[in-house]
Amino acid sequence: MKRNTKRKTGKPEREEIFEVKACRICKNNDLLEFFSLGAMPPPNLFPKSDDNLENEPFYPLDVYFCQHCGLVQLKHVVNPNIMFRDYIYITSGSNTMVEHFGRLAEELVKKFKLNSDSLVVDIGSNDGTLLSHFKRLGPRTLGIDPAENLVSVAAEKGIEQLPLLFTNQSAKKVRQKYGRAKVITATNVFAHVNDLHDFVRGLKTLLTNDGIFIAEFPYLVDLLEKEELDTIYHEHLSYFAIRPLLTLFEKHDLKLFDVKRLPVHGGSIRLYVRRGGKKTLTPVVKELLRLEERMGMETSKPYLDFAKKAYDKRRNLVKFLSDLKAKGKQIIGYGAAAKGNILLNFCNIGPEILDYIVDAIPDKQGRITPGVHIPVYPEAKLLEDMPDYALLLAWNFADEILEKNKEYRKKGGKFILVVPEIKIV
Ligand code: DWN
Repeated sequence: MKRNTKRKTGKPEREEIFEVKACRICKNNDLLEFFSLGAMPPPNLFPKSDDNLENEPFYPLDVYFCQHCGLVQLKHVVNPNIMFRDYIYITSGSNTMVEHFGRLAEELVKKFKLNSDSLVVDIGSNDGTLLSHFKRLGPRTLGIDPAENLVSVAAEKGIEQLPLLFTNQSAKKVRQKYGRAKVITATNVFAHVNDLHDFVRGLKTLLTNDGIFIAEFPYLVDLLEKEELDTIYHEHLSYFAIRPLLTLFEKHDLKLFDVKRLPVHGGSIRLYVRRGGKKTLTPVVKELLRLEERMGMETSKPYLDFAKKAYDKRRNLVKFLSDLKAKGKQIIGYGAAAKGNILLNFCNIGPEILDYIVDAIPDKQGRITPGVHIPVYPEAKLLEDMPDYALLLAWNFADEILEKNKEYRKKGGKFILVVPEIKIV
């Protein structure tokens, strides 16, 4: 199928996208562009096969390093209403994450002695997965997520969810109606926020005086070490290291009192933040600052090296897959992940290489992927068709997916992993 490879060059409507001029944490405008993926489609906007694809949006995806506070970030901000109002991704698409959030809820209930009087607010609550664990353990819960389509999905779990973007303004309204929160969680959300200072003011508006803010997101150290270029997309406006985060929290008299590194989503960190408290750094925070210093993350070097390796990875992956196709092999994709859509568009890999992609999320099935327009089917198609290879686009769930597909592998099917390097398993 001849794919329309011409990138949309039309000037997007004003309200679709805007560009920030200064660093979203320190407001310095000494931003160094170190990597450009070109014009990319928002990776969670899956067209229907009969959509008018001529109007499919593509936006610049360029990454910058603030040479003052060290925050790695995007300058182009796609209107969050375009990306998040009707959201196709659901957390419960993977057992790994359902279990991960069960452990998080149990840890926080125990550590902070939460009970039925404690209000837990989850920002970016998606399908209510995390809050359903809190609800089971006792605390009062409230979800905040702009996705209007997910309000009813959360409600099926007994979770009340407000279709709102979290800002200081919306935090005031929530506090008026629901009171203050003992815990606010934001998992895979904090990196999606353009106005971080307003978001943090909202946390202080909504938290009790002894309240705790818990955030989780991919860690920049892992992104650099494992060359996770596909974690860069329009939803992720910031790529956090500890140093710039300290600048942010100190400005609002908040204390980052604990940090945990996590294996999920290719390597993440969990922050534990509370009001005030001594300015001294806890040992774990000091340890990560030293790690970031050893990696030279206060300089442009690791970022320029990352960009070079990304272009090398693109060349190697295209050659690897083209050679398999030249030998007459059938290859499909496994996991229509946002990250996978970035990788495919960055490498310009379409249906001429991958016949289709299988995915567990029902709303993705029957659609085509953004940009390269590869059809998405239910996972069962893999065993029915027995293609020679499955390119694992959701590599962050390799254990779960390889386990789930033992039968396919026993029958000779092979998975191709791409992170941290290309290999067949
Ligand atoms: O930050 C974000 C992360 C948390 O989730 C969001 N901005 C968007 C989204 O990114 P993603 O789509 O790259 O996330 P996942 O969870 O890595 O996507 C995995 C995909 O693979 C999903 O579409 C579900 C699918 N899957 C599957 O088909 N079979 C996943 C598993 C575990 C499976 O067994």
